[in-house]
Amino acid sequence: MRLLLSFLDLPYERVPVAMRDGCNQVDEAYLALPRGQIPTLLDGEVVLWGSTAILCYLAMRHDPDRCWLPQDPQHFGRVMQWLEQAQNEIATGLFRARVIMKFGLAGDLQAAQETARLALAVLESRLSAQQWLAGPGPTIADIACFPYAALAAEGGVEVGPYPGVMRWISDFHAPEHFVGMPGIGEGPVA
Ligand SMILES: N[C@@H](CCC(=O)N[C@@H](CS)C(=O)NCC(=O)O)C(=O)O
Repeated sequence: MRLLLSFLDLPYERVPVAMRDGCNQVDEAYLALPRGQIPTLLDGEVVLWGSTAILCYLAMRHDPDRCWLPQDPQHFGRVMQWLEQAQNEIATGLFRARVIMKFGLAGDLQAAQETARLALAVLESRLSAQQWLAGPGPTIADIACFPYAALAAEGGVEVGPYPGVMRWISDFHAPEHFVGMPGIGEGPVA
């Protein structure tokens, strides 16, 4: 979400939320929001939870060129396909393995790591032959999947066996306005 806000050059305020163990909120004000889940976007009257909904909303509302969410049926369909993947094996594998290892969340680490490798293999099936997930340029599909792949090692999963994914992670640092996060470096990769 911060990546798209930055690529679109949109000003935003980041509100820190107190967390107990990675994914269980303890911040009362935040819990009072609909669903009380991270991420939540407040844009005037609009309150949205869920990263997929937020990415689609920001792209439709603030990207007049429609680069980040292409409107032609084929590219639009491909973007939706990878957004779906971000909520499936990427979430139940890469995301879950990381929160178990890094934040001590309860769960089956081995099963999550196996699913994480499946997620990387699915990404590799596209990225071994194409630069970006859904079309000729980066879209919200890449933004939805990228952070989890870039942080795979924090869940005990190596990206080395997936050269297309490695190349894609490296390419992602090049577009103007790229912003990093802990574990994902700022600026272009040498
Ligand atoms: N599928 C959601 C997952 C969001 C999610 O799991 N958020 C966690 C933070 S790591 C959370 O807020 N968990 C507390 C809760 O759902 O009440 C998305 O992509 O937005």
